[in-house]
Amino acid sequence: MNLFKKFLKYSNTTKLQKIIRIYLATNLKVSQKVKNLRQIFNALDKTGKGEISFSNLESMSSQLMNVLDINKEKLLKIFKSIDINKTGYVEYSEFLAAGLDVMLINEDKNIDMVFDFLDSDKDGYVKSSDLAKIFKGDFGRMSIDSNSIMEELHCNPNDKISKKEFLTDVQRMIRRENSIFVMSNEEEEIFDF
Ligand SMILES: [Ca+2]
Ligand SMILES: [Ca+2]
Repeated sequence: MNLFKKFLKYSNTTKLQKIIRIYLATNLKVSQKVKNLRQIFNALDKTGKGEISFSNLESMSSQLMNVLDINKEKLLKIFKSIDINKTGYVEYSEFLAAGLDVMLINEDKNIDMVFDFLDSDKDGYVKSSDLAKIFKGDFGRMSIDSNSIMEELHCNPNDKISKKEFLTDVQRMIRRENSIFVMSNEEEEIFDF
């Protein structure tokens, strides 16, 4: 499994994709793939508290960091991007969000589910005011403002987005990110742990 590669990619992904991933990681039923991630997480969680520290991640990655052009600073950047709620640790849902397979994110029914969550006043559109409500709740610590999410969707703060538009935009976003982040076979092998 190219987990490290997924982490790297995740650190460069849009805020919206991180929100989508966190939501799905928390709400999707457990599949076999997710079970494997649980095992890796447990192995990294040296204290058994349900959280991974930066030094846990660093010890796992030391070989990779030597081989690749990744210094401690860059690894810390990756770690911080996964630690969405800024606790200083990576909890399981955050780990899962970063490791979720892109195929899962790309499924229409899953994007639909995220849309229904984001449409917090249930009027059939996602607006800046819906997002603002969400960022006051559990997602509040993400330090994300609703207008920057609207921007990622190429919308003005006053626009509203239908479910159909949201689906198209998210799928386009995923395609664009996949095309930017391409690795050679050699790199793929190094990242395979
Ligand atoms: Ca955290
Ligand atoms: Ca709405």
